Amino acid sequence: MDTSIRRRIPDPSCSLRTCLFVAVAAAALLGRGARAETPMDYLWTHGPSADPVTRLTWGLTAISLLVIVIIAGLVLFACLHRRPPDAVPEAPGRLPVGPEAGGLPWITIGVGISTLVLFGSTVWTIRALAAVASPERAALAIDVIAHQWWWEVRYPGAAPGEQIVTANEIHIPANEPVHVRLESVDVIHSFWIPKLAGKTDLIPGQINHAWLQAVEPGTYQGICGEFCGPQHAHMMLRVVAEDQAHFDAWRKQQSEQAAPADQTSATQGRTVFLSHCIKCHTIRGTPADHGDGPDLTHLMSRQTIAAGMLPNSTAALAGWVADAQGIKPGARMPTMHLSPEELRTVVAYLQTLH
Ligand code: HEC
Ligand SMILES: [Cu+2]
Repeated sequence: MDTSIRRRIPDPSCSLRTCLFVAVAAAALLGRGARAETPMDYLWTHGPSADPVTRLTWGLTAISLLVIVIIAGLVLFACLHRRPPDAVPEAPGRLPVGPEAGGLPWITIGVGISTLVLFGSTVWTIRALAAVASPERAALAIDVIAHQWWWEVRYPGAAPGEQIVTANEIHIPANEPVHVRLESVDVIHSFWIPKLAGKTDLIPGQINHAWLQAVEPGTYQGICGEFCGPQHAHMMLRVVAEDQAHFDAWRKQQSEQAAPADQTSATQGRTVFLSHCIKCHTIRGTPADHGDGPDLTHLMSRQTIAAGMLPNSTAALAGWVADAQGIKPGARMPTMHLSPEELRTVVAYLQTLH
């Protein structure tokens, strides 16, 4: 007889314990993993600019569930405990509930409790909205300008030369409130970093305000929350919260001009860039200083390109410059018809922009 099969038949008590263990371990892993790997999850937030609303969401959900359970229980109770027919005085037009038939306390108490709970929920909602409306103080104020389909981010400096301009990546000091002024240059977009703050629209011709505060350092994913055209889903941004020392270092490095290209290929690439790309891109420290495409001065310090669509790698940069329209149809950057040599050198140049 085949003993290998017999050996595989488990002892029932042991298998029960194993099942329980696996279930608990899986629940723990799923719980933790789900929180770590769901960057757009707004049910577990990480800062006082979002937490009051999250607590309200959970609280109102719990109250609603409780109401459903209580009402369902009462309906079930009523179905199972019908009063005997002679308990209700028979008379045409008389309601089964009333001064004579009884049952009024159910209505009075029920309405009373509902009114109290609804009133409490209203007060809680107003308080939560007030708490996330604006911070008591702001350690930093930045401008976020929405474009179809990317985000421009400006850090105003004391002097014009100190202003930092970057794209699709917001650096903030951890645990400090940051005030964000929101504008749009074309259509209505919506600024949404689910783990840090609710949505705020960016409306052409109007300045709206939001704020962010991340309790712990980390990268927080965001996306445009208002349909704004064909590439709306590819309009992502990320917030990088870091401790004050790292943030200060980042800010200092970003305020510097681009280092001059030294290697031959990069120098050639710089020439290609200055003849093909300066209509739309700025690189501080070069004659490219206008246009409304992303500022590329410190391009290589960013983790992604094209508003979070691609990693910032050699292959992705080359692919993007060669065929932006193939990758992001409709994007405001045309496919650049460069020779392979021009493409190679311009990418080499871009990669010197640390
Ligand atoms: C007509 C304007 C225009 C021209 C010309 C142009 N670009 Fe762009 N570029 C853009 C716009 C707009 C974006 C943002 C597109 C998006 O993410 O939707 C962009 C994005 C980029 C990015 C990604 C930046 C980031 O942080 O996401 C790189 C790199 C880039 N362009 C390089 C170049 C190079 C190199 C050239 C010249 C060979 C060039 N561009 C020519 C408008 C232009
Ligand atoms: Cu948008």
